[in-house]
Amino acid sequence: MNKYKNDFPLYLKHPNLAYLDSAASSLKSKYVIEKLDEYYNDLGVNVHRGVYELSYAATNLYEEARQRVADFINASFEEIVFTRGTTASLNMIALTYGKAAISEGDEIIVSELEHHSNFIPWQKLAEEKKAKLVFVPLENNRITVENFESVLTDKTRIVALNHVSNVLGYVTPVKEICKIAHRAGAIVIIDGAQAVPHMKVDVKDLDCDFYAFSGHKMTGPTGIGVLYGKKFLLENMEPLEYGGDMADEVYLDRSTYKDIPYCFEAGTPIIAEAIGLGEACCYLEKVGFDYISKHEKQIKDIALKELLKMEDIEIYNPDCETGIITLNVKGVHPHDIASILDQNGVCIRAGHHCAQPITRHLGQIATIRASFYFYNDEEDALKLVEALKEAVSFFKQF
Ligand code: 7TS
Repeated sequence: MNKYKNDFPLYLKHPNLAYLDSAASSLKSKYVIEKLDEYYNDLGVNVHRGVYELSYAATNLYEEARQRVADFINASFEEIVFTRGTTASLNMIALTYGKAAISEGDEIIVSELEHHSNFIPWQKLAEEKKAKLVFVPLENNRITVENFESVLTDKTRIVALNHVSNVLGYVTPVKEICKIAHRAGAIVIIDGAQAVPHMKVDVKDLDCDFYAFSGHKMTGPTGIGVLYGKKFLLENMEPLEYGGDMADEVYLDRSTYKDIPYCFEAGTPIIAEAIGLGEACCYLEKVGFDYISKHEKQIKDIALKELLKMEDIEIYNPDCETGIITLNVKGVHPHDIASILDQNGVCIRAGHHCAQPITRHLGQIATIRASFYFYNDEEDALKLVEALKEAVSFFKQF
């Protein structure tokens, strides 16, 4: 058994579970749960407000978490805005930076490989501003530097692409894309929801302008995410929400706002979850990204090798460099397969994975996705294979 399973209390209740849906949400580590408990049991008070010791202690924990997250992706403290998740982060950029930067005739580059959260905000913005949404042509379902370059023009203002695809697990060459986009005067927004949990991300090295990710996919709590933005960009952005905690001076005829990042965190912040996310960052660093990236691919490859031998299975990403296998069983709806896998204690996701454009691009309405993380082991991979074999032979009868 993988020793890291001991860090995840869910396995105590379900010791035989093959949890292969970490791309949707990872399991939550005991360290994160303990940290949430610690805040709720020992403090539970608000931050940035009370002039009393408990509130100072809560504020310290919350701001320490911000520093941990900043260190985790090599950003500065004030470049980390806590949000509700990747979706909230991407919407915030579209509605603030995007609204101010885009005018009629401008171009926004996206791809068919995006999750809806990194697609609809740009589609709406383009519609409202009469701007043009431009798609990177996919090469074997991947975004390549050459194809990106082929659609970059002097009208491109924003490039919004995923770092790792949630459907196919392909890694986008975002560092090269940032370099080329910057030469053309465009800014780059990276959806890192599927990258940060699985690989070392260094935003300074990538030189991206904005970067978004979620806590719940990286052993952290739900309801917390991050918007990283370069300091000078955040400083020139209007707040999205107004109210408590983000204001500096409020008069009857005008108000001024706090500096970054606080001007983007109106209201009582997401305190416990931010503290939990800080703990998740420390935990993943202890496990180590060398191990995480290598291990999940190794385990995935065990399953992939067996699945490739099966006649009735179509695999859409056999060349994927991360821990995702996306497939269909010929002639059977993915939900029917998922039910049989569930009966065998195998959790996978079936559907369009909130990425309908790429699912359609594959000529499908839905697919089955198995996503591996560092706590999975060979047993999980083989359970998937066995359960799929059972499902295939069951549906062959009809
Ligand atoms: N971007 C990508 C690439 C994602 O994979 C997801 C969630 C999101 C954005 C949205 O993240 P959220 O935390 O705001 O919901 N992806 C998935 C998935 O693949 N299956 O369930 C959720």
